[in-house]
Parts: sequence; structure tokens; C-alpha cells
Amino acid sequence: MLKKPKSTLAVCLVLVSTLIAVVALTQLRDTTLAAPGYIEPVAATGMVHEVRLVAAPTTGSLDEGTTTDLWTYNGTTPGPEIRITHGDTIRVTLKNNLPEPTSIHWHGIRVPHAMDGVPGLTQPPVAPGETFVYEFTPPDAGTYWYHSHRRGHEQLARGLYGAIVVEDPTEPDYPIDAVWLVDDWRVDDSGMLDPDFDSLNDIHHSGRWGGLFTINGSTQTRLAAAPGERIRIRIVNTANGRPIKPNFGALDPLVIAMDGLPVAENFPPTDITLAPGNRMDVDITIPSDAEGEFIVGDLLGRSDPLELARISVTGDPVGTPGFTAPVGEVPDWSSAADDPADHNVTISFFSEFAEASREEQDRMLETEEFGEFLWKLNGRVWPDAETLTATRGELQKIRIVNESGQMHPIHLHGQFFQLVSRNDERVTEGHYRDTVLMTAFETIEIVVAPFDEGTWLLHCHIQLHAEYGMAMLYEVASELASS
Ligand SMILES: [Cu+2]
Repeated sequence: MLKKPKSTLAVCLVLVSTLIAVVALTQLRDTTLAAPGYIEPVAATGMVHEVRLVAAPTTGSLDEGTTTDLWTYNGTTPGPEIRITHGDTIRVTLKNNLPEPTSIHWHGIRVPHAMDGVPGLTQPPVAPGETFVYEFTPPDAGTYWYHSHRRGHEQLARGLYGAIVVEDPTEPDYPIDAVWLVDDWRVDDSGMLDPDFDSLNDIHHSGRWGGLFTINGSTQTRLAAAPGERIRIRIVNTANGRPIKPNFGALDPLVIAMDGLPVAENFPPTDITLAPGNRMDVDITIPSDAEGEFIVGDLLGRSDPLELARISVTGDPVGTPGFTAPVGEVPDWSSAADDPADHNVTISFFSEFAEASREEQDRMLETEEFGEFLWKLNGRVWPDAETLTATRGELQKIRIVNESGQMHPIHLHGQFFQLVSRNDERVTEGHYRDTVLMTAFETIEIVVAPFDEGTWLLHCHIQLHAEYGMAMLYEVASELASS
């Protein structure tokens, strides 16, 4: 007697869930825009990695010899590399031994909303002496990084970041698989960090840039490889404001992933500029007759590369593995460049000094009190932010207009997107992103695949711009709520 209602219920549940799936697919706004290739749920392995990260003031060395005051996870900058297999869970206990509140954001990983690490939005700030436990199973394999998401213009600049790699067991095993976290530090002549983290000049321009360049916290990074070796290098730009344009000198790398996810086709990284937040994975085969030092440098705004690190080729040649470099399933959404935008965002800069009368300006100059400098999105300043809304499963296009003379790396939490136009010219990139660099007075259009519910942050990854207002909200609601 009891069985029948139960099985009827089961049939109903199957029908309802089938209906939900059909609705989800038909709600993709434009049938020419295929759903992203990464939304298949990951099969959990059951493995849980316990990690303890202690954020604390530390004294450390960046430049072999000089020491400075840093803020680090577990005593080093970068903090420990977290490396797991796709399907594994990580459980990170953050202990805050800093003199101020903090939090951790898992940049690029589609974590559950409550794990996203944005104080005041997804969690309360973690007060000094307190702990917070982050636990999630990354749905997508790839190269990511973790960093403080509170007062990043100081907490990141003092060293609070590290790498998180989610290895894909279906990808070929590279004999050498390295993560290079690139940073620039502003130090004085004695190697001490410049403590002026709120420089008006930096707020007004492109944030805090420094003259001391490190990879993995050292100016002397060397990667040893044999002739014929095949290497995967995962490059992460962790800088507060400065983009990098990687240059590999005499080597011929191929890009295999951008912002974590595999690219549709491998290509040389010649034209790639990595904004703060961006990642790029490259596949390098060392020629079998190579020997000596190969310089990896930065070509941003210069014709001769600035050295960042070296690949030292020594020893007997090894056989080069013959596997094909990884690629991913990336639908082409560039036709959306011709569609109207679902949302428009305008970036502008407000300066109380510039708005003031001549007399007031004279007074401000005399007292050196220049008033407020603020970065605005649609005329509003965080936390008085506008909310862009999206329905789960409906791809949508956001048009962003930069009315300022500064660059802005725009980062969206919780979802990947594609860049489909720059200055109204269609762009086909063949990869997803979570961060895109806008240059001065540029207009871009992005297509977002909203599949992760919650209210997420969309902000500039120049830490000072975000700190001085440049953040808004992106709310992804369930399709059931709107029906
Ligand atoms: Cu900005």
C-alpha cells in the first residue's frame, strides 16, 4: 500500500528534474551560443586535503640579502602551494594572527558562494585571533591562486597570496610542472617595503607598481631542465596593479590554458599581456641541442625584456615526451558582439580636487588636503553598489565603457566569461577568462555564463581602485525563482 505513493513520488521527481533540465537548456538566451564546456559536475574522489594557513606579520627576504617586514601565510611569500587532483576537496583553516581582519578569496575557482572570501558579502571578516574554515571541491581543474580579499592594496602588497593547482588526471603528465607567481614590490634603497599603501598618486593612476620583481618571492628563480625536456609553467600575475607581458627569449612556448581553463587551440603567447589576476599555462619543449641559460622576461612597455627568471639547461639530453598539448572545449560566443547588451557598466573617476572651484583648489594645494578620490562603476561607489542581475543558465552580455584614462583589469567572481569585442570590433579568443584588462578609454563586451548562484563581486583587480570604490554586484538567481 505504501509502495505505490512512493513510486509515484519518485516518477514525479524524475519528471520535475527532467523538466528543470529542459527549462535550463531552453533558457539559454540564444541557441547559437552553446553552453560552456566546463559545467559538467565533477566526480568527487572523496580525498580531503587539510591545510592550515596562518596569516601573520613576518620578516623575510625578497632580494637575497635584504630583509623587510612582510605579511605572509605560514611564514613565506608566496604561501604554501596547494596542489590537489580534480575531484578532491580542500579544507583550509585560516588563522588570523594579523593586527587587522582578513579573509581569503580563491581567485578563479567556482566555489560555493559562502566560501568566496569577500568580507561583508559572503562572510564576516576574520578578526585578529579568529579562525575561519573554507571547504570546497573545485569544479574545474586548472591554475588558480588564493589571496587576501580585505584591504588588498596593503594585504596583497605585503605578501598575502599563494598558488592553488587543481591537476586534471586526464591531461598528460609533464615531467616538470612549475607554478611561477610573478610580483613587483615597491621597496626603498635598503630593500624595505614602502609603507605608503594609500598614495594619492597610485589611487589616481594604475595602482601601486614596484621596481623589485620576484617570481615565487625571489629575484633569483632558476628552473633546472635537461635538453629535450618538456615543461609546463603556470604563470600567475599577483601584482597589485602592474600587468606583465611574458617573453620567453629563444624558447618557443605554446599556451595551453588561460585563467585556469584549457584553450580551444594552442598558440604562441607572443601577444599575451597578463593583468593582475590573470594566469597563463605554457608548454615548453627545450631543444635537444640546447645548453645554458634561457631568460624569461617581461616586455611591458619596453623592447628589451626585463629579466624575471631563468631556465638553466644542463646535463645529458632526455627523450622528449610526444604527447599532444592539452586543449579544451570552448564554444565560440563572438557572434554575441552583434547583439544588444543585457547590462551596461561605465567606469569613471571622481576627484574632489578636480571638481572644486579655483579658490578651493588654491586652499587644497596650500593645505595639501586634496579631498576624496573615488573610482565609480555606473556612478556609484562600493559599498553603495549597483547590482547586475542574471538568471542561471541564461548567457548574457555586459558592455563596459572605460571613461577614464587609466587601465582596469576587470574581475568577476563565481563565473567564467569570454571577451567578444574591444572598441566595437569583434574578438574571438578561443578561451574563457575571469579577468580582462581594459586600457584607457576602451570599451569591451563580455559574455558571461552564469551557472553559479549567489551575489558575486565584479571589481577592478588594481587593488587601490577596488579599495577606493570600484566594485559592484553580480546576482545570479535560480531559474526556478523567476518562473
Ligand atoms: Cu581599476
